[in-house]
Amino acid sequence: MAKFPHILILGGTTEASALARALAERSVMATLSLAGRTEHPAAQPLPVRIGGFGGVTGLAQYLRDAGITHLVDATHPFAAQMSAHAIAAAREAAVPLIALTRPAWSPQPGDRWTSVADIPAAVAALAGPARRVMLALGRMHVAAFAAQPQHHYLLRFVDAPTEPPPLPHHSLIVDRGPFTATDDERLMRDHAIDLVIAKNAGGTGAVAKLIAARALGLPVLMIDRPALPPRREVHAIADALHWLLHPVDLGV
Ligand code: 3Y8
Ligand code: NAP
Repeated sequence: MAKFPHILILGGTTEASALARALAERSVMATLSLAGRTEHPAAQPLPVRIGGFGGVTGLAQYLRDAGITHLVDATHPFAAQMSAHAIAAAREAAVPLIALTRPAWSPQPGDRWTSVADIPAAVAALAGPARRVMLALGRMHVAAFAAQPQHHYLLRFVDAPTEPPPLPHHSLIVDRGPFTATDDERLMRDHAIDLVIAKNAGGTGAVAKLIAARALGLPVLMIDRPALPPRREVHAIADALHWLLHPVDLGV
């Protein structure tokens, strides 16, 4: 007997919020899950659960206890551990999984990108004389850049940090996206930025700094996404909805 859908969205991104709105509009039973990384997460049109599940086992148990019928991994492309756990837990609990992600950004004419594999490679690439670097990676990876203390860093966090970042020369902006190219261009001019470091997040919420860097002719150090195990994956809300609400008739 087909069970009524109860969808769990692993969120924290623009796409997750858009899917949450689409499901709420259709009165489909769904829950949005956040890690609890920010102090004041944006309001959502669905019930929200906040905090880790306690690893793969914890997530598999949650899926069973909550009667989840479909798992949507709409986390950020750099939330690699969550995505790996989602694949394992969905298999363990026999719950179908789909990933809703945004395509990676690719360089446009006029872009001056240098791609690096990960955060440590970005840190290594900063060896050399002092520069004025916009480090728009959030708060979680800032400490790694203490290995290159000679630069002046422009930091942007969602929340004010509990202790000062371990960088001797830095300016700190507390602001949440999505950002605009106009504001990011003004920010880069005001701080005389000569290099921008970004994660290849894709999507629209963080792209402003790339448009601003292009307009100012600034070089960008682009950090590639971590590799993920294979899973069903879509980029469009409509494709995720189709999969969720029109299960393939297996004819059995
Ligand atoms: C807690 C939920 C929505 C989602 C909005 C998107 C866009 C705006 C742009 C820059 C880049 C960065 C960062 C960023 C953006 C969206 C999206 C996105 C980048 C919130 C949110 C949570 C988080 C966590 C936060 C991380 C940090 C990363 C800041 C809510 C606002 C840099 C990623 O201070 C911290 O500890 C921040 C931690 C993980 C990455 C990091 O490594 O520090 N996102 N961001 C989610 C949870 O608890 O599960 O507070 O409402 C969501 C959004 N931030 O609903 O519209 O879709 O990506 N988020 C990056 O892309 O590089 C900022 O400054 O230019
Ligand atoms: P991560 O490193 O892949 O995950 C670390 C642990 O955090 C997970 O194992 C899980 O804990 C918990 N977790 C992560 N996302 C969760 C969610 N949506 N609901 C419940 N628990 C979650 O993740 P992250 O990079 O810290 O990202 C955390 C959140 O911020 C995610 O929602 C992500 O979408 C959002 N975000 C991240 C970035 C980024 O650059 N990393 C950018 C924008 C938004 P347990 O093992 O205990 O289950």
